Parts: sequence; structure tokens; C-alpha cells
Amino acid sequence: MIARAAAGIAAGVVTLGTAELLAGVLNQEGSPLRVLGDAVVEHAPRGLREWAIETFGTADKGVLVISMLVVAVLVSAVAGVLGRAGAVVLAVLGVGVAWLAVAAAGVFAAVPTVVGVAAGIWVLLWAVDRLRTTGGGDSGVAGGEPTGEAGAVGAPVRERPGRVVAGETAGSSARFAERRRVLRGLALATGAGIVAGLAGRALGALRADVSGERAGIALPPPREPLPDTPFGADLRTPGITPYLTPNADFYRIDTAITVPQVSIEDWSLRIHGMVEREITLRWGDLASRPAVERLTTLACVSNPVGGDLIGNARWLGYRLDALLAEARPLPGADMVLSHSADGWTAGSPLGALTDGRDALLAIGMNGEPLPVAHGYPARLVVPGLYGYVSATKWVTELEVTRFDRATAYWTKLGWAAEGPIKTGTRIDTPAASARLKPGRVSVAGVAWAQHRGIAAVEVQVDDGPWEQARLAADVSVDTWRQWVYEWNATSGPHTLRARATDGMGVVQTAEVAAAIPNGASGYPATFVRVG
Ligand SMILES: Nc1nc2c(c(=O)[nH]1)N[C@H]1C(S)=C(S)[C@@H](COP(=O)(O)O)O[C@H]1N2
Ligand SMILES: [Mo]
Repeated sequence: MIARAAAGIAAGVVTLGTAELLAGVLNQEGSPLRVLGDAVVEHAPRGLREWAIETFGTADKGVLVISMLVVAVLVSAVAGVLGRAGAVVLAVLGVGVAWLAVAAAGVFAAVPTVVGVAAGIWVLLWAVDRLRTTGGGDSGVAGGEPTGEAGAVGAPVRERPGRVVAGETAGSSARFAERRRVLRGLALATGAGIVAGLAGRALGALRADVSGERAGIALPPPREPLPDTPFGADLRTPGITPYLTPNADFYRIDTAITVPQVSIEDWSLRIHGMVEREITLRWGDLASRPAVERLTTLACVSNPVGGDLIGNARWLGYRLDALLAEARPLPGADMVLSHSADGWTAGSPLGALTDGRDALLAIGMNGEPLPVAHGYPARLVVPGLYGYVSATKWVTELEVTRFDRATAYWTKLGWAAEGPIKTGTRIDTPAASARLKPGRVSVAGVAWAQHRGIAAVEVQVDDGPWEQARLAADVSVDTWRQWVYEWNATSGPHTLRARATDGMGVVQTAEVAAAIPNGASGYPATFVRVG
């Protein structure tokens, strides 16, 4: 029983290993794990999917892969115990997965699964037949089984030629040796299967990798190039967040366990749904359109008060209002559901993409092609909206629709359908719990209210009056603004608070709110000790 289960597991591992190796060499779409994973994600009951995302967060896909492997091992073990009938089980499962692969990516995508299953079945039959001749495949203890059982099923006991077999004991030990050989073979097959599978995955990742392509991309010149840091935008106060966030320091949030690798050869943007004229733009089609450059501060709805899921970059791209106008949205449409290459979606108000603000299909970030993790080759950047409702990376589709017809990824999971960025500020320096000397201390940070702008920042020490901070140059309503308040620190423990006022004259709310459903709020506070 245990030996047979081991045979089944070896067969299963050989099946998956062979298939993954072939998928790595031939085509990623044929990976049975990927085919099955996509099918599970697509057809899982909503409740289960929500539970998985809530429980495992962005690791949900990794958990899915591990769960699938565990199930595969269990099913294989059962198939092994079933012996020859187990081969039929493997064949049927193989046909099912091959069929899913064909449905998802064409006939060619079935090759890895078909060859993998054939290899697995071969291993299973080889092992099952041999185990039968060595004593039914029960526990590994030779002699513990009635001699003659092998004969009863009609297979001869294999013995080494020339060996003198004297009676039962010698027969048992020959069978024992043969069994050990079979088990050793199974262990070898399992090991080889694992190595093949890992090699296939590594090869696939290497083949799909677009970083080489990215390095060779020439970005179009923008109409009015911008400096990285407009004059006066950076106060250079020690400890303050720099005005421009370098790509390497830019926060990253997405649901992808492996970063999607989308080649410009395969990339296209389809604008469809409630439009007069559906259009599909390929990479080469972009070149004939004017490229613009804009500084925009991106923020994540999950950013807690005082958190760092916010960054400011110089984005190069194409105006979304112009691209949408080419497709001519129909009256009644009020949402653009943007889709990514990895199946993620965001729902943005059509108005926010067409009201004249600098909503972009971005292809460049701080003078470079988009980093792969930030959406290469193209993503959306919309001033004033949290990333989860606007900033689709690896974007492939703009579906013009209505809020009462479509629901985006995070909205299905309880986050608000609309996500305008709340006015906020952060104290960068002094650091929390800092020990300071009495005297002049620069209290400084950044404040943001994208698309409304920042008009003022005030600082409060303990329960004192709110004092005006000095603001850095006003670059645009769409980027954050640095501020500094020169504090005359006195000995003792103190709490520093800050609050911002937006360009409409509205002070940020003091009401403390958690990030879900539409963004955290409340004044940031820093506790320090002076003296
Ligand atoms: N394809 C895809 N795009 C996505 C996401 C995602 O999970 N998948 N996350 C969004 C969220 S929640 C945010 S805050 C921004 C973050 O962009 P960044 O990683 O470039 O900082 O990307 C958005 N775009
Ligand atoms: Mo986000």
C-alpha cells in the first residue's frame, strides 16, 4: 500500500515535472499548474475567493499553487494505490487539463500535459507491475507476505541469473532486493521530476523576462519636458521625503505573485464596450500620437495615516481623454473598467478620465521605460484617484461601461466603488520617539490632496495653537507639497500633530478612519522627547 502510494506520487511528480519542463521550453500557457490555477480562480465560488484574498492577501496566488500541489500529491497517491486503474484516473485527469489548456490557449498548449501524463502513466505502470511481482506492494518488510502471492497473479519472481535460490527464504530476499530496486527507482523518478519541474519554471521565467527588451526601448520625446524637481519644490530639509521618488524607492502594490512579463510585441490596448467605435492600439500605433510628461503623486488606499504607500514620479505617456475620444464613448457610460494582463481590474469614473486632468496611459517613469514591476510596458496614472480604482499596471483593455453594470476587483471585496484621494499629510522628521536637544527643530513632511492641491499645512505642539508651516513651491495640484515648521523645542515629552488644507480651503478631516472602504483619515502625530 505505501509502496504503491509512493509509485503514484512518483508518477504524479513525473507528470507535473515533465509538463512544467516542456512548458518552460515550449510555451508557458501550456503549464498544467497555470491552466488549472486560472480555471480555479475563474470558477471558484465568490465566497471562497474573497476568503482567500482576505486571509492570504497578496500571497493568495502562492497559496493556490501550494494547495494545488498538495491535492496533486494526494490524488497521485490514491491513483498509485489503485494500481492499473490509477493509470486510467491519471489519463482522464490529463485529458481534462489538456482540454482546459486547448480552450485557453490553443491545441499547442496541450502538448506539455499530454506528454507529462504519458510519462507519469509509464512510471506508474512500470512500478505497479514490478511491485506486484515482489509481493503486492504492501509494507516494505520482505517475508512478511505469503510467498506465492506473486505466483498467484501469474507473474514470475525476478531473480538474478546464476543466483542459487534455495527455497522460500532466498525467494523472499530476492523479492526484497527487487522491491528495494523499484523503490529506489521511484525515489529517483520523483527527484528527477522535481528537478525537471523547477528547471521548467526557471526556464519559463527566463524566456518570458522582458527586462532585456525594456532596456532597449527608446522613449518618445515629450512635448514639454519637465525637470525632475521643479525649482523650489524640494526644501532639502534633512530627513524629509524627497519631492521626486526614485523608481527604486517607489512603493509597489499589486496582486501578482510573479510580475507579469508583457512584451511590446504582444501588448495591445483594446478600447471597447459602450463606445461608437471599438479600437485596438498596438505598441507601434502609439508613436504617431503626442506624448506628454506630467508629475503626479500616486497613492494607495491602504496607506495608513503616516504610512509610506505614496510616491511622486514624472510620468511620460498619452492623454487618456484623447485615446477615449478616438473610440467615442456612448451617452450613459459613466465608468471605465481597465483590465490588466494578469486579470486585475479597476473601475474609474469616465468623468475623471475626460475632464481635462492629466490622466495618462503611461509608458515612462522618471525618464525610463516603466519598471516591469510598475506596469511595463503601459499602465494608467490618474491624478486624484487612489491606485485601486485607477492605476492599472500592465493595462490591456479599457472597457467603457457603467458603475451599475460592472464591479472592479477590490470593490467586489468590500472596498468603495469610487476612490478619490483624501487630503493627507505626513510628518517625516523628527522620527517617532526621537530624543531631541532643546532649541530649534525642523518639523517637516509632505502633504497631498491630488487634483485639489495643498493651500496650507499647520503644526500643533501638544495642545497648543495650530501654527502655519512653510510650504515648498507649488508645482501643481496633482503632486504632494513639502512643508517645514521651525519649532523652538522645550524640554520634556511632546506630541507633534499636523494637518493640511486643500486648494478648495477644506481642512483635512480629524475623524479617524481605517483604510477600508475608502482610505484612512485622521491627523498624523509624532511623539518625541526633548532634553
Ligand atoms: N495589474 C494591476 N495593477 C494595479 C494593481 C494590481 O494589483 N494589479 N494594484 C493597484 C494599486 S492598489 C495601487 S496602489 C497601484 C500601485 O502602483 P505601484 O505598484 O506602481 O506603486 O497600482 C494599482 N495597479
Ligand atoms: Mo492600492
